[in-house]
Amino acid sequence: MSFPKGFFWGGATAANQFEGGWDKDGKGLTSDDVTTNGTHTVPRRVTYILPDGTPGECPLFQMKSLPAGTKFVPLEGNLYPNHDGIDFYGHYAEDIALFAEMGFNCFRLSISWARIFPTGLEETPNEKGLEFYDKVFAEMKKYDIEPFVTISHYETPVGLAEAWNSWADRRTIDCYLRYCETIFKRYKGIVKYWMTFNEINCIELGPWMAAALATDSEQVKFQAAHHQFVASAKAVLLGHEIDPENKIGCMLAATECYPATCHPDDVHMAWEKTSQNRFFTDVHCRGYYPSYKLKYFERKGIKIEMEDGDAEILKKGTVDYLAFSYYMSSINGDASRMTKAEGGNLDVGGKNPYLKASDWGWQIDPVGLRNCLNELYDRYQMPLMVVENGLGAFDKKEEDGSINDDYRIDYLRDHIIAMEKAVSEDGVDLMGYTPWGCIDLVSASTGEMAKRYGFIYVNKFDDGTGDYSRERKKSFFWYQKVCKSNGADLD
Ligand code: BGP
Repeated sequence: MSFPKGFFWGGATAANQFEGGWDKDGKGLTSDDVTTNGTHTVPRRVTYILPDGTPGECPLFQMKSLPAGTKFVPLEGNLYPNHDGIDFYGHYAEDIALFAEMGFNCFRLSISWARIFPTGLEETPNEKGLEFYDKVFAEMKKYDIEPFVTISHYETPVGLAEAWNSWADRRTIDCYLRYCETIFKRYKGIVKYWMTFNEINCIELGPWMAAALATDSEQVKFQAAHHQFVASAKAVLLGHEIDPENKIGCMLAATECYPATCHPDDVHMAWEKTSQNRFFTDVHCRGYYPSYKLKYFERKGIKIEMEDGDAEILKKGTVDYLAFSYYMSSINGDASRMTKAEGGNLDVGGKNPYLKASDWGWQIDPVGLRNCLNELYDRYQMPLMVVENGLGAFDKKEEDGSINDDYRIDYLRDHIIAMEKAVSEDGVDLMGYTPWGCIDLVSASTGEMAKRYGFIYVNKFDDGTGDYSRERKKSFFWYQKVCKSNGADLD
């Protein structure tokens, strides 16, 4: 096994899913703070109060348009698991020490926008919020752990949603850039690697989760995505101006879609699914809207309002690298030639008879990762980074307290082997690997704690109980060998 010298090995998290401290030190409410718990069969709900005072709720992945004047708030009688997360806010020193013990040379985390600008609308930042990340980065520096920072990961301040339906309105671009400028300046020389938006394509499938956007209209979603593209391109330009050393990437929830059969129509349908996904990176990485999407907008009567200069900004502000999450592959084709898969994340495709699935129905496909790396590298010719990958599973504590998560080790090993092949046999330029939820945290799609990804077990449970203590799983010691051997020792 050979990975390049200096390859990044670490893990990935997001503020909303692990920090907790939801109302500490001046932090404002975010989209996730008003999202309840759920299970893989019972959807999470977004809660709010309508202008006439009536409380309401909406399933997270069926968000609808709501009247102006709606207030997004937690409502009595519900559980909001992200409020306390796993209390990284109170445990950051202990957690970073555990990451260092595993041999991480990098760690992906996000900054909570609402810790810095509580409603998103303020002119000046919340100093207390900035101080928290000063401490986190200083702790990482102690162990030479390079930060990879997602600027916006699934938690837009609800102040922006209440003001003008967040990203549906162009004014959010300026709010975002004020936030970017603040953190680029504050953490200059400390953070070099940034990502502008987590899973940018999820605005289409989960608009509330991805962008605090209350809508079910494609028109609104794609207009909001345009604002995010412009914001991202401007952030790239600004970040380079503030520190030419900055490397600013985008982040895609990559799906690898196979045709259900070799029937040409199925091949075409698989291509359509892939294009739906790659549209977002086409704009980020190439700097313009691809023809197939412009035609799609034409057919659907979608009109993207662009201001003068937008096209030039998109062109100039292309990203420095492409980061992506990869968990599973899917298939697409005519319904008569495939069976629908059960479960899945946001986008459920067909069932692939050659693959096994996780308990949540995510179809496990390490070769798909190699295919995906090749396809993305071939398409964009820029450095890639796998910033999320992993197996959400029910972990069991044995009587002696040990957690023997061999299934997780198997999953990760197979994916690392696939990455290595993409690098050494296919020549893909891959910067690093940060498996998702390196420490157990709240699931984004279901809000569960029971869906665990970590090398580190956290004693926090779905009913809100638990003392937040941390324990090393079997995979902790396995991944320690992987990191320390630069991927050579996978036994
Ligand atoms: C990605 C998100 C993460 C993370 C992960 C696992 O889509 O970027 O935030 O949660 O998926 O998903 P889940 O938590 O739903 O299992």
